[in-house]
Amino acid sequence: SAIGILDSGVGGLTVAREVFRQLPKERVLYFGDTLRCPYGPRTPQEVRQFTLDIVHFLARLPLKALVIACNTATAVALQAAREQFSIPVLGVIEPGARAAIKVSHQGRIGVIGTQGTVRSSAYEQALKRIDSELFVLSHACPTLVPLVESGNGFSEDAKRIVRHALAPLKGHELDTLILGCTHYPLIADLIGQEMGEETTLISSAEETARELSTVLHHKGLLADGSRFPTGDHHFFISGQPASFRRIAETWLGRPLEVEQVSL
Ligand code: DGN
Repeated sequence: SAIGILDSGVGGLTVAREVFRQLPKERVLYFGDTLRCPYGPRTPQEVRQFTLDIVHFLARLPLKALVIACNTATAVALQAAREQFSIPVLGVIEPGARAAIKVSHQGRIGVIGTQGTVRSSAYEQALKRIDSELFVLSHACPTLVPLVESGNGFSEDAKRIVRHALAPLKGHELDTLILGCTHYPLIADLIGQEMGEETTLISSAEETARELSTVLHHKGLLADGSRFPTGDHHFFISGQPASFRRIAETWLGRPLEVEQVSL
């Protein structure tokens, strides 16, 4: 059986890449809800419903674990998804918070994410549960997901959009910045240039894949065969495949099976 990974679009690929790297023997079945992306501006009820639609689609497949590789969906639907599924369901917010606390020296942590994620305060809560003394500054960057989905992350325009989006974070002496949206690691270079060397960028992907590995290990579910053949991973998306395929193949560095499905 396989690992399910879901996101509103290409963002979950940042988690998928880490899963491929850390768990090369596992098969991945990915769902990107590109037709209904972005999730960021939607109401919690809508995001919860969309997430459960995907969960129901994936529930028919042979899965042994599911990763909600979308912060917006994790913030409002992790609990609901866990209630629907008897397999382990992981989110990306707790792992992101843990990873940030590990590297932050001064305890001055910035969080960028979608409006939905920032409004939920899920990161502040997760961070402060671990250390109540932290300084946490959260800021929504609604222009960044459309930028990543458009595949124009390398244009001159992209630099300007990123600069503008991050301006409110300047001057707060943040030593750590959580990329609290799984789309953002795809433009981490731009974000890093803008924030400067004093700020360490944190992506949830690495820590989430590590947690997945731990959970599978404890449950005796780790694949023990040989490296999984590349062609057997499968990518379901709800919109047109062309742009998703281009971004995904570049990011993952391999040709992919991409199939358009309706929920
Ligand atoms: N990738 C999703 C996240 O991590 O929040 C959000 C993408 C979106 O739909 N706005």
